[in-house]
Amino acid sequence: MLIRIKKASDVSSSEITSKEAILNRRAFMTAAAAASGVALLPTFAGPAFAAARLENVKKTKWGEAEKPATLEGITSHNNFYEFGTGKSDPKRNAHTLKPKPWTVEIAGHAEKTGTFDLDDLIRPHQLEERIYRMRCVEAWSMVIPWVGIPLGDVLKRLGPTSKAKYVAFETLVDHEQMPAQRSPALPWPYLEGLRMDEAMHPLTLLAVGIHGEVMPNQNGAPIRLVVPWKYGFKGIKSIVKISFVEKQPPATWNIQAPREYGFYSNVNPERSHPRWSQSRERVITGEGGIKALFAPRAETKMFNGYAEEVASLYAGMDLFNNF
Ligand SMILES: Nc1nc2c(c(=O)[nH]1)N[C@H]1C(S)=C(S)[C@@H](COP(=O)(O)O)O[C@H]1N2
Ligand SMILES: [Mo]
Repeated sequence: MLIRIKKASDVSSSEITSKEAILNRRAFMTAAAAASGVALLPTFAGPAFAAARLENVKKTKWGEAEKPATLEGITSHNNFYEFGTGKSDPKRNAHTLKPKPWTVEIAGHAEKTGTFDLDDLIRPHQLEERIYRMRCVEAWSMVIPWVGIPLGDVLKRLGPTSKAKYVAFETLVDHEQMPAQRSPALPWPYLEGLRMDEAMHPLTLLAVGIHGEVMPNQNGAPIRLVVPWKYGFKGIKSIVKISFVEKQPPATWNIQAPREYGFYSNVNPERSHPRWSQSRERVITGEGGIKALFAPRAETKMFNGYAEEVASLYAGMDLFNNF
């Protein structure tokens, strides 16, 4: 990638986020080595497993008062069906993903289209840390310190035309790198979409890292979407294509179960999922093991607490029926 990184071994101890980060890196490498049947040598640093610090990351005010979940928590309880449907499957299986080098195809109604090296798309932008509270549709949440760039800044440089009303995203399809795609758990590729104003909103990120580290494979390496006022499934991982389109694009969970998952996917505690309430959430901190089922509960807020920033995008819209 074009992102300038340094090896974890180059980092002074004061720069390391937490003890958990180190422990997790070791546990992750051990698990990855065990899964692939290779011995864990001291020099082992395969591209898929090597944790690396991101350089030149600007701190921001977003979430500065929040306590982020541990890297261990954030990388151990995941949804990434390309690596299995269980919450612990991505951590165990995502070592087969090769996030470098990586290209992203830009298509549709824009001046600049074609296939870009990810580095070339990211390089002109300042990496920022944004600590966002993320809410999964399954009624759990985590506070995640993302490293990324506002999606809107990238889109603007591509010159969308007046026909671009929505932005569509696609995840990689590759049975070698994503072995669980051999099973039809979902139709592949995983697809998502945003309305143009949602995509341009300054809260919306393209994320390349977590806790100052290059994006772990199980969280959507090398690049994934982050939309903090929407349910987690909008946050499409390992993106290979971004298209500027005229009509509302298909979104995987919306196609799969339209009664359960709408296109908007805005966090709305008043609109229950047909099978469970959305009024509360289990807050996963990663401390004391994952223990998601025993995590403390909190009230879910409208727009996941970001109403002040985003409510105006939906002025006059019925957010019960447009869920
Ligand atoms: N390609 C792809 N992206 C995906 C998913 C997936 O299965 N495949 N799961 C989604 C869901 S349901 C959630 S909650 C978030 C989880 O992101 P995290 O594992 O980084 O917390 O990723 C989203 N993005
Ligand atoms: Mo989710």
